[in-house]
Amino acid sequence: MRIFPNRLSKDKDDREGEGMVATKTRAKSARPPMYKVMLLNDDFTPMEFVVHVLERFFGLTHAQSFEIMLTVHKKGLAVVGVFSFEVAETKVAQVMDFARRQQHPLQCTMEKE
Ligand code: TYC
Repeated sequence: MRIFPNRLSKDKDDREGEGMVATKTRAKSARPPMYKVMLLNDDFTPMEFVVHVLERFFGLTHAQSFEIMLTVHKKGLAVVGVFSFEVAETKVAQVMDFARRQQHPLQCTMEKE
């Protein structure tokens, strides 16, 4: 087994707990990356179904849901919300699963902000 002599003892400047304070200046990323969850338009999914999906899985009001659905219908896509990776992944999976079970081609995707 190879031994790395420099690693056998702590460097002089790395003796935390011996009266020294960590003074690294490199900015640690305080905020985790966030992810946009988007709905995509298609020609077949009923408008009411999309509104229902937005109310059910994103906790939006009927008015908010209707507005986002119309934006998707007119522009091709819209951001529904911005979430942590895990929450975004869960929302996408819930929407895709629900749409597939109802045999609608609705697509929901996520993208790093
Ligand atoms: N374009 C669909 C229709 O005319 C409605 C629709 C809106 C579908 C939003 C998908 O993400 C969507 N029935």
